[in-house]
Amino acid sequence: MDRMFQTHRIRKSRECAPLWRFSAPDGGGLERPEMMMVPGVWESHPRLRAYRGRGIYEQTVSCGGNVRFFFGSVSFRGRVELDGREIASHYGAYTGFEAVARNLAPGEHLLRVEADNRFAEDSALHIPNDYYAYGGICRPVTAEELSDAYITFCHGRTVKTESGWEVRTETEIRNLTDRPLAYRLEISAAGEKAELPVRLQPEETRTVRCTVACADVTAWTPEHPALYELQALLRREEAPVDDLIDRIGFREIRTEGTRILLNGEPLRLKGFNRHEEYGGFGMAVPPSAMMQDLQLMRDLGANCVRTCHYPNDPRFLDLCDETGMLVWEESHARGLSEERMRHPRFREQLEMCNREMVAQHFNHPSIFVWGCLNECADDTEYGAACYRESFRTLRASDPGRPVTAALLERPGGRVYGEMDVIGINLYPEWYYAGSVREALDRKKQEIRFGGGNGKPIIVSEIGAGAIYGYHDPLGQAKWSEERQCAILEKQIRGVLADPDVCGIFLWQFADVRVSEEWFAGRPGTMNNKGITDAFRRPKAAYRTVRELFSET
Ligand code: ADA
Repeated sequence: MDRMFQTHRIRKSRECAPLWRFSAPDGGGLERPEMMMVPGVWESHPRLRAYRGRGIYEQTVSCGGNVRFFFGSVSFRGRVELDGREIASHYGAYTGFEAVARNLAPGEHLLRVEADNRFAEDSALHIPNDYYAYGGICRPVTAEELSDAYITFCHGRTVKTESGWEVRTETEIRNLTDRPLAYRLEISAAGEKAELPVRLQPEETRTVRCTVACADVTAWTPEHPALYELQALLRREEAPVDDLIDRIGFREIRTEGTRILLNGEPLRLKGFNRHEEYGGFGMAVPPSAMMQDLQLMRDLGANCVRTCHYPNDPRFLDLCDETGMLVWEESHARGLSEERMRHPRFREQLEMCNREMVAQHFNHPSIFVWGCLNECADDTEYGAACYRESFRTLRASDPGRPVTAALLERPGGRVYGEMDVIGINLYPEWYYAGSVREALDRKKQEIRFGGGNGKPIIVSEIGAGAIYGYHDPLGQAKWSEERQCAILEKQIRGVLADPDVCGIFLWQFADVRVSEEWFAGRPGTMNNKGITDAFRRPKAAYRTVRELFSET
């Protein structure tokens, strides 16, 4: 399943078989093709642990007519061929993409996917980094048989009204034929319906808007995450020809002065940065492990999670919707210098990731803010222009959520006035001697006089490292679990005591693998600042965080 609920009752949709024939043509160390699991990363295979190259996946599929394949993730970039003809290509591991073939003869067809995780000249976002960029088909693949037209998305923005709520919907429909088509579109939200005629010109893709009034519904809150079905149904005369089902929660997010309000209630955020990675599974995190992460975070007293530094698996977001875990989701970028941001493909690749993230994750009530450009060059005029452009795209794609970015601690920031919520990454007591209080005062001063005065501030990263199992009860040596506990205690108390800060995301939930090139300061090429190790084994800090999150 590519989601945690059924997304179609009319459209014929199934998950592709999990086993694919796999080969690694760039010296991956496989003498011959082998069967590989999808979803999965090829680094799970003992001979491909550090393979950076192309992976070729092949599978025979039985289908016919108008066929649509949807790939939740091909990392880092993908090319899709059907019977030897390219039908799609995509850049970016963290958002999905479709591959459509029309008028196929019914029968067996060869589906071939080329995944490529090499760092390439034409790639601005995918570079050696303080996380690992895996290779493979890392999220589910679905195969669907379509009618003459199909619904590509249905977005529902929930807005509070005098008499209850309304859902302002946007539905995009694509005509796959060279003929004009006339349909009726039926939108239902929480059981309330609206209907309108839709006429499509040949090959036309059209977005239609309509509002559904929902008087008698329960609001979505972290404590009571009530979810409702949003359904778009396309009919020709009376016959249903296509549908798309998603889920929504009735809630409004807005900022008011230094506060972030959810249905009018101020948020006090305590949570974690979580890379999408789990031990030997890499970024192809099994759904039960996603649920375990949320259960652990809830046990720790967390109410929010940041998808550092890229859009996450929709199934994880579905679980956040279900359990009321608030989400700071961000598009893909980490630590790009101005030089990197001047890469000829940077703005186009960032724009595409921003648009795909919002288009594919729009309906998740748990996402309370859209982020972008983690620790990029916000201190130069060109870099600031890129931040402004990114915020414009996010706001234009979704006026219903605030926008933010997690900024570097160093002075010189130029974009505090451009974002709705200000994120700051601080590492006092770990990367440098100095109190949390001093670090916060320094950064707040800069924000105050740099255009961000009176806005909500979140400490989007703060933490310290420890090697799982390394103890130094007498001396608290660096990398010992005892040292990590002592530093985290100072950091959490310092941040939660500051009345100007409305949230904290610890760096980080679990240890993660980093690029081979990131050799310095990363024992075992791991970022060891997790409060659990890569297999979710708790370090001593687990208890420290749980006590502090529950008492403060
Ligand atoms: C930065 C960065 C994180 C991680 C962290 C660290 O704040 O945003 O991705 O690299 O530092 O562990 O130093």
